[in-house]
Amino acid sequence: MKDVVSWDVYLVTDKSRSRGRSNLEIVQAAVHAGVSVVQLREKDLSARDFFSEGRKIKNFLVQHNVPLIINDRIEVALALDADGVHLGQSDVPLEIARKILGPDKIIGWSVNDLSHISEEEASLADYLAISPVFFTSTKKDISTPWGIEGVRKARFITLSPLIGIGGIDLDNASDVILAGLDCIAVVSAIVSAEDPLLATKSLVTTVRKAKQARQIR
Ligand code: TZP
Ligand code: MG
Repeated sequence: MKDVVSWDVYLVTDKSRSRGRSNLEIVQAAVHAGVSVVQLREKDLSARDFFSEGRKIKNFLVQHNVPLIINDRIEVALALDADGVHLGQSDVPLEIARKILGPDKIIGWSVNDLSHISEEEASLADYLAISPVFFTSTKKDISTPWGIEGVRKARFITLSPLIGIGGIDLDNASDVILAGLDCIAVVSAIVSAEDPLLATKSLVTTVRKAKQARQIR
């Protein structure tokens, strides 16, 4: 079931930032702490290695009813029967991805500025990822950060579920939710944390509180 708006914290993996811990170890800790969804993002792996990494993670996630999203690689997502893919402006066009994946798979779509938010594309994607919200050194080729004001503007022009990524941590999680995000996506705030389970718990609690505060405002 696609209940994307109910997502709170979205974990994006990055093996190179995990202080030597495996993706599975990080994912297990995050899931036990209440993460809503996991994206496997492996820029340098072959399709074969990406698939076998994905299979391990998926075997765990299905037992906990947490969706698995695959970054960029539609063929890997299909091979794994993952829950969806995450695509960006330089990936396969959305309408093609939707044709290949069908109506039931989740498709996430990164948007780097307001001009990327069109009604047509928003209707093909299940969520839009505001990217990057803040400056981050985790991804090399980022565009100009949206900032809090940018998040507010995006929230104003679309009803699509909005997920923010880039430089989000415990200090700013509440602000970005209050500005209109439905969910925060993080790499280093969980993957590089000394204790990924505790870090995830704190993020989940903070996001849920901010969502409640937004509803009663
Ligand atoms: N896409 C936009 S920013 C980013 C990705 C994958 C990296 C986010 O990493 P962090 O450590 O949460 O800033
Ligand atoms: Mg991509």
